[in-house]
Amino acid sequence: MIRKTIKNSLWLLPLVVLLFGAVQAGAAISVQCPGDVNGDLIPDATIPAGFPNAGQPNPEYDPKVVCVHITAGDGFNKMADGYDLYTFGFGLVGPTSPTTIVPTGQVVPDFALKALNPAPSLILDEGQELYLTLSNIGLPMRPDLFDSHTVHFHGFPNAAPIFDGLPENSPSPNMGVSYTYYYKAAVPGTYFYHCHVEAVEHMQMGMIGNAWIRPSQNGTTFTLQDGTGRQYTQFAYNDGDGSTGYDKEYPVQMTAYDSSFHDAHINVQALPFAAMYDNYHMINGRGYPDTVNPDPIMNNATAFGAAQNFEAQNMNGLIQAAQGERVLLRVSNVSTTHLYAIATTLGVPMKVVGRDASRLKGPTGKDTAMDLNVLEVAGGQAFDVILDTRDVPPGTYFLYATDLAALSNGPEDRGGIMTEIVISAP
Ligand SMILES: [Cu+2]
Repeated sequence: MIRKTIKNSLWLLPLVVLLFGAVQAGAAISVQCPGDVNGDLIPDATIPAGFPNAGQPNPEYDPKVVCVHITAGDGFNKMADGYDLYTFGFGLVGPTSPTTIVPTGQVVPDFALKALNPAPSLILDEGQELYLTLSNIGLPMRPDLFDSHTVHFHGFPNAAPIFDGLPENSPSPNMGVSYTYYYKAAVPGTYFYHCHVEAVEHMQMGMIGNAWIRPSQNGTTFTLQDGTGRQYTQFAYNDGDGSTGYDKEYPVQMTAYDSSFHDAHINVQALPFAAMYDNYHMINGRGYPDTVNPDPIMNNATAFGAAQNFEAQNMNGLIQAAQGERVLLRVSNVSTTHLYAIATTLGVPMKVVGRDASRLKGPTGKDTAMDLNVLEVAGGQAFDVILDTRDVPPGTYFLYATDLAALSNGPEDRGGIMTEIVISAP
């Protein structure tokens, strides 16, 4: 019956594409990326072949500039129990590897129904300047809606509200409109981002991604002061003593879906806001055991009338290290209904070194990092957690939510917020 409703509204799809085609003819998709000559979203130090003054230094080039182009639209996710859900989300136009150039006129037809969960990760070095272009490509599955979308870089110290994404006091691009956000990565730490338009609805529908800023201390060698002599060149923060050094880093972004809300959405029904209660709990867009599946998850979009299925969930939650390595987990909770408490199976120590993009330290600079058995993460919080595996025998361990309700994929038990920590021999 769900499928039928969708097919009944699909006749509107060509109309929507036509509408956007007309908008594009007016060059509505404009991407700001200073120093990018050939449109691949990578600033060019030297003018590339085929352009005037090819081979010459590019006067516009600034090595600090990073560009990303994302779409805001809709799509589908496959839950770990096989259930298909309609979603909203951000898609990645570029840069991609291998480098591809997407003509602006192709963005709507190429990226319709290709929302990713989670959204493309935004990973910056301190001092870099991000030009993030958001193109609102509309919601082909809900042609009755005309929602705008924004990017809210949660916890990020914006100098001006114009790039904060709060639709009440910053631009909120409508369908067919592109808008470029500018962020100077001044404060290292773990963040996340989400759409702030009708925030509970759009976050519930999936418009959430990982974001973090690496500190300028990276590249400097520090010896860990724990008697092991381990040396590090990458850190969670500018700690000055190497105490936040790590070998491997992994995002652990906890989000969740209320399947009733998503089903009502695709069926064009009134949305049950007051009854919202998440029943599919995820790490990086997946419930266990999909969290440890190294492959992208293909959705079932064709069953809803889309032209093709799509790998909408292209991240996983697997944590891997060799014994003796330190693992930095960039933990965040962006569920709209749940607080999560997470733990590791006994023997894998968790040390919290940062919270909400601030290193844990006292007023005099004293290190106040905490060893915890259970970490509570409220909605909107982010933590930096280091797992030191020096005393962890090789084997498979678990990171999991301690609330049984969060260990579920809808009606299926033994899923949800759980993933494996695989420690190999040193
Ligand atoms: Cu939105």
